[in-house]
Amino acid sequence: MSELVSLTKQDGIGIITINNPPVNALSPGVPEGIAAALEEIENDESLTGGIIIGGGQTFIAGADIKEFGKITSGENKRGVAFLPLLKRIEDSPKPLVAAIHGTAFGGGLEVAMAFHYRVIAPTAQVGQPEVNLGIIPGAAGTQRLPRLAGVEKAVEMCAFGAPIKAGDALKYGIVDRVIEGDLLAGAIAFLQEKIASNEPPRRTCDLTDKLGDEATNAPIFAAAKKQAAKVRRGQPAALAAIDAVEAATKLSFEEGVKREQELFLECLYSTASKALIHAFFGERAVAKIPDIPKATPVYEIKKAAVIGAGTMGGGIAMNYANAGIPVLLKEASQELLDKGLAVIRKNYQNSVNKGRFPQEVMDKRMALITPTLTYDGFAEADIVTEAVFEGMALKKQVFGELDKVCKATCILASNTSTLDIDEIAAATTRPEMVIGHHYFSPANVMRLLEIVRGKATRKEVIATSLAIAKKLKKVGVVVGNCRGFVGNRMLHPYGREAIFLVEEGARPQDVDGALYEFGLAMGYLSMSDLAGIDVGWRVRQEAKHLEKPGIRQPLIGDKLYEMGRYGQKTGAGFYDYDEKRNRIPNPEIEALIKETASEAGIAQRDISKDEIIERTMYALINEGAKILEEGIALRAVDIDIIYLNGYGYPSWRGGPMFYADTVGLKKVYERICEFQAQHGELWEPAPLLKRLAEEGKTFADFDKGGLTVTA
Ligand code: 3H9
Repeated sequence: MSELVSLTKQDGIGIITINNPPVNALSPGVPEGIAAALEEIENDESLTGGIIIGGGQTFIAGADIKEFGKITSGENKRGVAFLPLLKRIEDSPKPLVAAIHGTAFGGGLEVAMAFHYRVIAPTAQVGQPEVNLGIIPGAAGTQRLPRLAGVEKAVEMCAFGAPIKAGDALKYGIVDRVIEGDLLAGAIAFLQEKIASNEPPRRTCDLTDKLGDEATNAPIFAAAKKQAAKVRRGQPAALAAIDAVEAATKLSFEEGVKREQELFLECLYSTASKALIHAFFGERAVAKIPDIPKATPVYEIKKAAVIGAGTMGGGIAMNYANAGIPVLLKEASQELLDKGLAVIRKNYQNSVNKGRFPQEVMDKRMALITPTLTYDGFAEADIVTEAVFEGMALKKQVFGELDKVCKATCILASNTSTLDIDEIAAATTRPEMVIGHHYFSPANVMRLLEIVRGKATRKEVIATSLAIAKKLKKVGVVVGNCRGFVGNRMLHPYGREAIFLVEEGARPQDVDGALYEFGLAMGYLSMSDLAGIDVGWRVRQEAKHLEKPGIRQPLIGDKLYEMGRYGQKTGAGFYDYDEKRNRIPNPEIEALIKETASEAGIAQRDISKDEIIERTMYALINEGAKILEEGIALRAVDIDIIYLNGYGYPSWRGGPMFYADTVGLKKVYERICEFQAQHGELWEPAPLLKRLAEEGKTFADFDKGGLTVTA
């Protein structure tokens, strides 16, 4: 055996334990260890059967995802050949039981399904989440799961990736018994029953009664394909998973496994899979901040407060209530407070109506939110998040007041989306307790939390902010302080180019259409209409003093503002909107854009989809490279995680910096130089981008530190 897998013997049963923390992934050595243990169980005549169980927190959570990158890069030439092992397990003459706790995901569930029987702890979950990594089950999961759970459930689990709980796993026949109490003891008792029954071990591959027929299956596959096109847009793995399950219903087990392998390998080598795996590890990497060790003490957050019950403040208060933390919600007038609370109530009610949680949960969460017009109770708050209008004077006033009423250990967070955290902190006598907590709208839905560290912010405050992000089920990314931080600073040139493109001759729907086709949740102009043309206008007013004379500025946003076209909220912005908020292009606005452009001497021309993508994406990337070089973002992957979780960037493109690597930095750099020649200094290439392009390197190399960084 190996250190990773041990075999113990108890009551005539061999017990295989996986010891590969933290998640018992099937890393090199684990399959070999299982094979060796199995051989010993088979050869030892004193043993009548075997059990596999996970040591520590969980059963096997899947293949080792790190190995996939090694396979596609050629570093691992052996691949992950689990199939022969699973066949050996299934063919074993002695009955074998898998005992599942924690999670049996991906290859973990595939191993369990090759065992003759499965028992499960009541809190455990099983799933085939491979599609989230851009691949499909590659160890016969698409062939064994429909044989156990039926075609419909198997398609759902393999194509959409959501795990299911122990009770459902039993209901669908994926497991044979839920064990209350000691899992191993329950598994031994179950196996002994099977041994006593003298039945031959049940091989999953032999089961066919749940495989259905053409007539019942065809509508299942058709509906799943339709759903995949909608919710897994741009991701071939979902369709491949459906094809693989379809193969299970039409081919022999062996032929089906072969088909699954072909599809698995196609997916594994796809850019989408590499991008999604980058995002998986990126989400975990962002929590690691070099100067904030894991052991940094964190403040306990028992009570929270939020200032401002508008769209953002209300959403932030909901986040705390959802996490079970009581929260004070302060507004300036009873009318605004009532309005804010009504929105919160409506949001919760929608969730109840949609069956997401019962009424009692809503009542509990509402009861955790205490509306107030005063600072009463703020002295007990462990964190206050300010979410008032985006104006420096107002923010400073609020922080000055908070400084007087809050206890010394209270974290003072600002939800500013652009303003200088150090300047806000200077309005207090404790800048070390001040930090930016930049949420994204709707704050109760979007996963991103940009955590903005100021010059003086204490390490404990940053560590606590990361812990809060986790508690609120957000992805916290720590960034430096500059105008717009990472996300909105990059959005600025991206949005500028989107508007320049319409001013140069593309229609709004051409720009948005190309961006949507690229994979974004929506194009920039639709997003501006959603966020509010007035909000953009207000941000521009605050930054007017920073504009350089003689540099081209987008013109059309101000025009729309002056016309009262504030976007969806007024039923009109770049587009018109009907009562259902459907977007309707408005030829008058298209004419207005042309007129505005011609007044400003901007020539009109045909603009290709490729140019739309290059101008907008390369603007994002160029600014991203500057941000990286300045140290505002720690790593390129941090920028990617921000864009994937806060800006609707397609996960299967891996984020803007990963996308740049897939295009090739030399190509990106050269095109930016062309844009600079055509459009001037706004397109000045980032020095880091230039250097990486010239050295033939990538942003991933930058993250690995494999660079000759020149000061
Ligand atoms: C697969 O199985 C393909 C098969 O069909 C076979 C094909 C031949 N590998 O998330 P956490 C690391 S595909 C390597 O923070 P949690 C993770 O990076 C796989 N590493 O913990 C982190 O490292 P670090 C199908 C992995 O408790 C640490 O473990 N399976 C893997 O919040 C802790 O992770 C999946 O997709 C892995 N498979 O959540 C499951 N999993 O500490 C993916 C985790 O250095 N995993 N790590 O940052 C998960 O969903 C969650 O990690 C899990 C635990 C729910 C298990």
